[in-house]
Amino acid sequence: MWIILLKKKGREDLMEKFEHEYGADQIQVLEGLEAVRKRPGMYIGSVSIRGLHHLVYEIVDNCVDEALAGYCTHINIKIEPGNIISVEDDGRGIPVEIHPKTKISTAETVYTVLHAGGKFGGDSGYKVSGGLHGVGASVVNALAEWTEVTIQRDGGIFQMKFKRGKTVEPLKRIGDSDKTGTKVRFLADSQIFETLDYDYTVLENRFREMAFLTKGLKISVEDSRDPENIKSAEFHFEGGLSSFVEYLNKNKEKLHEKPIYIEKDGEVPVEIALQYTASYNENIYTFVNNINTVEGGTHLEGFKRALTKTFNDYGKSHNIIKEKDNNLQGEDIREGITAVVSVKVKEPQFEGQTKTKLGNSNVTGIVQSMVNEALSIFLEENPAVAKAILEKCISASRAREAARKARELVRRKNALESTTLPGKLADCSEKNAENCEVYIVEGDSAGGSAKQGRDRRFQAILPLWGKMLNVEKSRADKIYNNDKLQPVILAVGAGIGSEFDISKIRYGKVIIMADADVDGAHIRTLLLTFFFRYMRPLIENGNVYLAQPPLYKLSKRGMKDKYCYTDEEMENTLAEIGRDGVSIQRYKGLGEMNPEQLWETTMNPETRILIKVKLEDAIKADEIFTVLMGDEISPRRKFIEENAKYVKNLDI
Ligand code: 28G
Repeated sequence: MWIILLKKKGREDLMEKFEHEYGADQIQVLEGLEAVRKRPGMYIGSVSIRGLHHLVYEIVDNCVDEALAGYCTHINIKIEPGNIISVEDDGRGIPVEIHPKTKISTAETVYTVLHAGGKFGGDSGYKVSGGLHGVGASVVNALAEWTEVTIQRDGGIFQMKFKRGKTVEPLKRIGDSDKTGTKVRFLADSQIFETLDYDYTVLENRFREMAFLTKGLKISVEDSRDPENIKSAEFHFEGGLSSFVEYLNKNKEKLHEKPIYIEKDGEVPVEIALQYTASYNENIYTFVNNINTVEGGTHLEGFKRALTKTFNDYGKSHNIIKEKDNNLQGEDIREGITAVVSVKVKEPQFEGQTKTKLGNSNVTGIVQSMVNEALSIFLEENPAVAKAILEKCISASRAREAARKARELVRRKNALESTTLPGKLADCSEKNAENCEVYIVEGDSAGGSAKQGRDRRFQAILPLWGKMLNVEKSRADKIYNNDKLQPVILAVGAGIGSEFDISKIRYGKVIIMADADVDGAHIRTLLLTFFFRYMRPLIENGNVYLAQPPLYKLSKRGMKDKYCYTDEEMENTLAEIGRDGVSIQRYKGLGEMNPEQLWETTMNPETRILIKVKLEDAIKADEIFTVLMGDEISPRRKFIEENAKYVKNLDI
């Protein structure tokens, strides 16, 4: 009835006894929550910090559902000392009366019956919901060491308590109140999770996003785990998605002052905000039921089609695009755009590798026709804005044409030289890309050491030298023609931009090896910016790594040399083996190491430290690269001052 029950062989006897004593429903409840504890990953993705954060999102999603139903205006989230989470809303309060099916209170049912939220039928006032469709409460309860739920409604205060999903105190009235709302406190179970140490910044970013997505909703968050350093934030955006786009563009030069805002209720409610900037990047974020659809889908498709059609139609009819010219292509029209597309879909189908691609095919047409209509009205009413955007699109189209020629030139040149590989590349002999790695090394001397020190069977070396192009300030045509980036593109072998094809990469690991100094950090950031803007799947797929050369060598007569990768490691080592007679060599650059040392410390898979570059948060990454590499100087200075620690960790 509630859950699919997999009875294990030989347990029938036991089950009968239990059924007699507790009733079949209660056993199913326990079995259900036991299943969650057995395979937590099936319900929350993982038991890493991501899964831990998921618990909070599940509970907060229930508040947001109550806000979407029109009854909750304020959500208050606290991370208390000891990693206790407290979430409070001012909604109607979970109903407290006995539930006819389970014969226990509705509130307890919601917290103990798996999938309960989805089974209550249509009169709940909920149109749509995010997350696990509001069914997450019992999952959180199952994975919490303890949970305490306090409800205010019907003139009373009611409370219930659980341990690892089992009721220890059923719902009872503990006082009077004329307010309404729900408050949940829980401690995640250390038997389940690898860590209980919530990352405040990650949670704060998600709550900001939630507040943007639900216009008018106020979300407060406070982290008081360290009484010396209490962090807090409050998010409340009357502008909804327009505020979101303004936030995303805060460090960019805008082509028009206010974001364009489109909203339509109906079978599939759609909300869109967009604004053009002077940058060359396309930044479109899409959401379905407040879930970030990283892989896009039908809503994104409809939006893109409408943009292309509306701008081409307007450009032609107003003679900005001349009769003889070709139509602008989609990518020309999306250059410099920042947009957020949010739709609410009753029964969303999620597809794709990470189940973040909307599949419902009717959504394409719904989004497309409403954007067509609203955007053409906007352009007619704002001819100056229309002209500014179209002029940029036209120059994007010219640059695309130039890039195509540059690309063909590169191809032809390569065909003439009868090899597609750059001359400086010392390739490896192994042909299976999965086992191969390429070290991109700054400087010819370090490149020389790396070539001698490597294992040539599977390690290739590509030395780079001279000044690297800042891709944040250039278009694709310049990038194809750039003599520093061309070798990187050819060595990786999978093209760039919209043509990038991950299945063609020539190396499973692309490793950036740069000095541990300011110049090294600079070239690393330039290369990472390039990969992020032009080969993003390479980062998403986990193929980009940073080599970690040692900072110090400690030597002592009669002992093996010891390499240290951080100041801390050196201090600890000195404390353990004693300082007497130890000579300390500080490495300033890779070039100071001979080939054997470079192999042993930085390249030997048995002993080296590699840092995998991850793309956890595309919004944050865009901000970092815009600010660090872009034109505007004052936000850069401010950012570096405020985030000195974070920028240092940008590489990690
Ligand atoms: C503070 C942390 C998490 C919630 C509500 C409000 C209602 C509710 C929640 O109903 C299922 C389905 C329909 C009755 C609904 C109250 C209708 C009328 C609610 C939360 C049972 C649960 N009055 N607020 N669930 N309904 N906040 N915050 O969980 O039949 S969950």
